[in-house]
Amino acid sequence: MFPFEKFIRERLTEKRFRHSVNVARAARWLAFKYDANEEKAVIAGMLHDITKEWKVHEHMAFLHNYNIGVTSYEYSSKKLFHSITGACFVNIILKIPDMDIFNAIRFHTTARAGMSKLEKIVYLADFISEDRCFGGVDKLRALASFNLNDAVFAGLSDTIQELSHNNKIIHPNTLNAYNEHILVNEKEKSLQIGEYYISKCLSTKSLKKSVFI
Ligand code: DGI
Ligand code: FE
Ligand code: FE
Repeated sequence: MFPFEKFIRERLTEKRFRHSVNVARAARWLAFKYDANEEKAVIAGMLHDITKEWKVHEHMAFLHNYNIGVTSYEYSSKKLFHSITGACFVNIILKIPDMDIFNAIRFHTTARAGMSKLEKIVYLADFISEDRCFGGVDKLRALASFNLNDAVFAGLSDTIQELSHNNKIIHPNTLNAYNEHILVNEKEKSLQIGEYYISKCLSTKSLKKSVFI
């Protein structure tokens, strides 16, 4: 039995309840694999969609009540509300003051640049949970089992392609997370290339040394 199971079952449809349990299970597995806090992963997984079934006016009322600001990007896609209200609901109403859990829920839909390990885990767990059956999900699950960053990137890339295909706004956080991965990878690659040339120069020098001295 996972924490908050009864609480979630009473508040969400059967389908969303099952999804939440599956995300918690996937998050626990990823946390174990990548040495993150399993307890936090389970709690964030269980609660990540807690406000997903609220009507738009319920999100608006909550945001208004607690004086929480949202950007025009969120206004243009109401699907993005639930990650904001969800994180705040968990923090304010359920009185879970943990910032790791807050951020993991807050950014589970768009991701962002500079994500913590727990944020990546919940973002990815939402993608690969047992109830997901989109084309390529098995490939993504396989990738998730050996490279967390690459799997998150694959998820971002898929989302960006799908959103742009449907002429939907892409949240800047999503684009920033995507760009960050490429920049970090390029930096690593150029460092590797640098190291290769340095070691090549060194071996050439020592070769020259051995030949001419
Ligand atoms: O709540 P879930 O259905 O489990 O999954 P989720 O929180 O990742 O939400 C998925 C939906 O959010 C999907 O319809 C695509 C949408 N979405 C994700 N990133 C963006 C986005 N929509 C817009 N407009 N912009 C984004 O950057
Ligand atoms: Fe969600
Ligand atoms: Fe979800």
